[in-house]
Amino acid sequence: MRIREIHVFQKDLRLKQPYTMAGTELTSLDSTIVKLVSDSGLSGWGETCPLGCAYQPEHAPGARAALSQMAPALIGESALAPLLLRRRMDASLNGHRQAKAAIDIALMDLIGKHHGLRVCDLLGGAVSERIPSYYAIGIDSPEESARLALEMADQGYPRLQIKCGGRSIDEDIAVIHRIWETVGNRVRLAVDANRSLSRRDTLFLSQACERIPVVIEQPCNSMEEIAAIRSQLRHPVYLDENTESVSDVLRAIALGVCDGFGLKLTRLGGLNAFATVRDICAAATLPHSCDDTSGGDIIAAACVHAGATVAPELLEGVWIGAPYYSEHYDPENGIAVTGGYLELPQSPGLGINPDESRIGRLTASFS
Ligand code: 0XW
Ligand code: MG
Repeated sequence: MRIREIHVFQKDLRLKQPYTMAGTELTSLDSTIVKLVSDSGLSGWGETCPLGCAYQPEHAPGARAALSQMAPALIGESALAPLLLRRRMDASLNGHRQAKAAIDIALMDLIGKHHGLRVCDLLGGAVSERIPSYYAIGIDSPEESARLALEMADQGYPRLQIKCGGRSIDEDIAVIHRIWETVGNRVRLAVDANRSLSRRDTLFLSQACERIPVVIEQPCNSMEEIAAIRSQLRHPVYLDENTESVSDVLRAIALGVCDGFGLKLTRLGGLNAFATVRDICAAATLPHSCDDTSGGDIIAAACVHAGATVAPELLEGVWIGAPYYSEHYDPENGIAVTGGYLELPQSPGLGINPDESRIGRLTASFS
């Protein structure tokens, strides 16, 4: 089976409500969808969707430019050899892992359909058919944040992530206390500053919330800043934005700078890069999530399949964008959170069939 065609689509995903993180408010997201067509007539789907332009170095038009750069070198290549295809992509373009990830995901969908296997089986096998998700509570007042936390705990979410940063640290501390008083041990809690806090404010937050069992996710901008205050923190620390590659994960473990990770599939380079990181984390007994920055049913399906292969005691959950949108690419098998959990799709490949009238506009085709 060989790659015969590559098609690239651009889709605007409009959010039900603004998504707020430290210093950022987003109302719509720009997703890039890849369709690989094999010479046997099968189609495989991939997707990458950065969270605006300032969250991490990845940029939506940049992903499409990178795909146009690489695609001609991929036509006619084997569609059954993800490692060789990754090397081919690396030989035609340095970096740009998010674009390579969209190809990698589409290829795994194609390989799964070819062999009649689910993507989770290609990645080593699912440990569960029902995967825990988590909900991110945006920047808001203590009252509104606690109201939403209670609503999500009542829905069944086993974990909540509280966004903080971009305002007075006292307000963030008040939000964390109010949520803890409202939902307590019913859910596990993480506080995510998305790189926005100074070392001083991270220490204030950790000291002021000393009795609250939260994980502090990506408080400062760099590993070095976090390393400098780590011994004074009262809480476990996870890295998210600093894990841009498999090498970054190795560096973080070697530095001993964190206790776990918030991982993003497309930032790392796709499903196969994620599987490598999953195994490294297991070897070091480090918990982690299995997310992407955003996107629709295709990337959500990829995250659910990958998350299903993580040892349950190390999985911090699979975050998907669906609760924040009102549309699906596949109205029948679209990925949705029910009672705080995700059901693993049953059909081969990713297990979803995107409707081409729902995935935006075609921006480029290669054959
Ligand atoms: C909560 N997430 C997984 C979704 C958004 O992309 C941000 C991200 C995070 O943890 O930073
Ligand atoms: Mg994060």
